[in-house]
Amino acid sequence: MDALKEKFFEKSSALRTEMRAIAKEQGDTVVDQVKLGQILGGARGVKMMIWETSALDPIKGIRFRGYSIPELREKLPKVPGGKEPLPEALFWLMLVGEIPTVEQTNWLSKEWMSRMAIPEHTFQVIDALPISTHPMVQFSIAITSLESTSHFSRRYAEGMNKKDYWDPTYEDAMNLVARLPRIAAYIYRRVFHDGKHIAPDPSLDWSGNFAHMLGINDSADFKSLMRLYLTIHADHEGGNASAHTAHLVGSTLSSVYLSYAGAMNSLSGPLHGLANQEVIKWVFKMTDSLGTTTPTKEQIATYVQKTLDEGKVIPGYGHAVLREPDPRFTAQRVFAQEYIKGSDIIETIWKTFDVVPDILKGLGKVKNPWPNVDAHSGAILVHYGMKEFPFYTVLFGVSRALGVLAAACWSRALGMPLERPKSVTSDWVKETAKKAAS
Ligand code: NMX
Ligand code: MLT
Repeated sequence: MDALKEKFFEKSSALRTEMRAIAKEQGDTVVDQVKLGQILGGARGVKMMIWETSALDPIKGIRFRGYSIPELREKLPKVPGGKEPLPEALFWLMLVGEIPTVEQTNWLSKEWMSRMAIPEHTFQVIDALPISTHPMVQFSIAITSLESTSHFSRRYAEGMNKKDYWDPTYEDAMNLVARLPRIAAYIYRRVFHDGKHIAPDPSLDWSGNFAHMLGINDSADFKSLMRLYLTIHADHEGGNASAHTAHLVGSTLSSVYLSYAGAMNSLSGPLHGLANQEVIKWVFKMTDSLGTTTPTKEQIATYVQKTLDEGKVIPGYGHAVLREPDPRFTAQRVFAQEYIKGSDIIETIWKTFDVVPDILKGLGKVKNPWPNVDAHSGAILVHYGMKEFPFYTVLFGVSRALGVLAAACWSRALGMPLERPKSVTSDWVKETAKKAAS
């Protein structure tokens, strides 16, 4: 058994025993009340699952095992001479709750490199799709096609003991994370570069190799961006739509291939991960319609108002939980300030940030007028030469696997049951409201 797996087994076995005892002895403890508004309002704030890898505070934003993004940037191992954290190290941290050493991080880079092989049928499945198929659809289908390689599904069919579920889940999770950059790069090169694929470079780390296989920019800075990008998008506690989808699908004992494909279908919605493509689409439309790549704040404000008057949302702004600017937006802004000078599109993003919050506040109904992660990411990609915005959500999807699949290992190790909340009818709602009013 490898050292990471052994550590995970040790920690998760101990927690499983503790959680079982709590469920038995304190299972009837009341921790919350659910209001009608929450039933009608997308279950905001309803506590309903265990998610070990990260926790979201509405004001401070995401904490990965207690660490903020600036702390990750400071404390996680990096490539020699590099400034950005290695996502491998974040996966280790999320899985076992400890910051790995440089040696442990390097081991994980190599381990994923050794698990990267993709079955031929997955490439054939991708190639069978019309080239116009959205990259997220190709990504989701490719992930589903990997199910045939699932250790969990094979061992379940052979009659595995429940206590062992965590073991093949760990193997599947490690294999899937290892394979995602190659699949994503394959889709990118297929759709946008005439199918001219680039072979992996085994000397590189997970993100560096991904940047290399995308083949748009060979600079050290683009590799650094990928390391930061794949770190900051990695997890956002368990209630966000894609993580929750993975958790729900996985709770039926589907393998992580099926549950993560489900997560990617969820991430493909414009209110969730697809917002990163929508932001750049919106910015390009604005600059096209104004006939300038350097719009003034006044011009941006007028365009924002036009978008709202057309009954549309401003992509990249607002959040279901956050109530302050997203620290992932800030991290990207800091990166751009450090690495990039004189980019019209990045300046436009920053000017947009100066005008949108006040306009949204003026509507009187938007709970969070501040930018989220998606408001910034596309502009930096455009700067480095990746202008094909339909691909952006795939990058988000590669990163999100780190948190969601580490969490899937925990769900199996803790023996989390089938998820099955209660629904009510509108008659029940009306009846309850009537009783409350009388
Ligand atoms: N532009 C215009 N209106 C907005 C925006 C926005 N950016 N954000 C919220 N509203 C509206 C929202 O549509 C709702 O209107 P109505 O009552 O007419 O239906 C009202 O404000 C109240 O919504 P909230 O309670 O503030 O937000 P909610 O929690 O329901 O939704 C989002 C959160 C993220 C779905 C919402 O803010 C939004 O649509 N944002 C734009 C899309 C986006 O950037 N999504 C990415 C989120 C991050 N991610 O990667 O997943
Ligand atoms: C995310 O990163 O998943 C999004 O910010 C959405 C969320 O947390 O609800």
